[in-house]
Amino acid sequence: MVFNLKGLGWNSTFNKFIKEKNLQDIIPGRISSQNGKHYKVITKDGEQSAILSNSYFRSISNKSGIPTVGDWVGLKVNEEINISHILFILPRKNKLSRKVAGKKSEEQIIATNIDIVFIFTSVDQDFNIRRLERYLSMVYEINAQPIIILNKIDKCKNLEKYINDTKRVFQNVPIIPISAKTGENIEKVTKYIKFGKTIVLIGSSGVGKSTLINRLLGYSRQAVGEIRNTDGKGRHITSSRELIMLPEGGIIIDNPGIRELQLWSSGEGISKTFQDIEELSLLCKFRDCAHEMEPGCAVKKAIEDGNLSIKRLNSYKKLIREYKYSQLRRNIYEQRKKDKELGKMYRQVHKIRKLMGKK
Ligand SMILES: Nc1nc2c(ncn2[C@@H]2O[C@H](COP(=O)(O)OP(=O)(O)OP(=O)(O)O)[C@@H](O)[C@H]2O)c(=O)[nH]1
Ligand SMILES: [Zn+2]
Repeated sequence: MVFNLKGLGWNSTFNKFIKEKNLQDIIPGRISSQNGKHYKVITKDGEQSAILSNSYFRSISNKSGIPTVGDWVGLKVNEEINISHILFILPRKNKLSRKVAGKKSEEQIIATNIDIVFIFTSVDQDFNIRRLERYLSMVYEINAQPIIILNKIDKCKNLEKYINDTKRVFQNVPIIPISAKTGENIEKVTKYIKFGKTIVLIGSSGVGKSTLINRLLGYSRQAVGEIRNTDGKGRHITSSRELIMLPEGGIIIDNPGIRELQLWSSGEGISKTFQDIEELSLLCKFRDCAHEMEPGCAVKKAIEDGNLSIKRLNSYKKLIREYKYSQLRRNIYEQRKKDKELGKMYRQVHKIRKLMGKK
């Protein structure tokens, strides 16, 4: 199968990079899936297997240097063993990241080179404005276009309420109520799917992301899965991200089974998500007003007047706290890493000095 690179998301910025660096003899490709060290990469000639070249692997200094689904990479094909080597990553337009699950303060890249993010929820117990705010700030953070999808409208009795609640909080974001199952309103979704544009789906497990993708594809796709272990109860499969080209044009990155989505943020995404609160803050008497007990607090006043909900303010404060805390932990983490590297260097110098007979 021959692919049109533009349809895969290739653009003039990537082209310019290749020309400037004189890399015309490499083969550009886009990573469609990753399973540990093994990659699938789509090039103009179709999908192929790839691994990192030794020299690139050695040059990686931190996790964000590891190629991820959505990345454009430069390949050298080794026809003898039928596997390509990834030589480098082309500069990313953006990357959607989260903090790794658990206590560690590390960035985990979910996907890269993204134009649109479908923020998915279902209109049932999954629906949670606060979670949508969290997702939205991640999308704003990377300058992608957010679209909120309210799925499973076929089994919802009070849809109007869900729609109104969502609209009230997210006035500047398109909101599309759909049923991925019956196909209702799907045309409102496809309107946003464009040739060469990359869409990422985020949302809790079970909200219907795969169901929508299957509908867009026109067939049931088998989720790519990494088999973790086999026991008497059957095989446990943890599915992973995959980049899929849609038949009508457009590229979708599935993002299955997210349980925990903690911000990896510079704070900008939060500001844009809570622009109303940030604007009010400018009117507070004190510049560093925490909107708690301070006199002349415009934010508190807005709550008293019924123009802002206390829940939204608390959500904002929570995300800011989380962001500041992660910032702190990130600094500590970076410092420790530096200390470790420095320690290693000292030990090496010490060894050399010893070999040279010096103290
Ligand atoms: N009633 C109804 N059920 C739906 C709809 N969309 C999906 N479902 C059902 O919801 C369940 C979960 O759907 P999936 O598409 O697997 O959800 P997902 O978001 O991909 O979940 P993960 O892969 O775990 O992230 C399945 O049983 C679907 O049949 C819908 O529009 N209406
Ligand atoms: Zn205030």
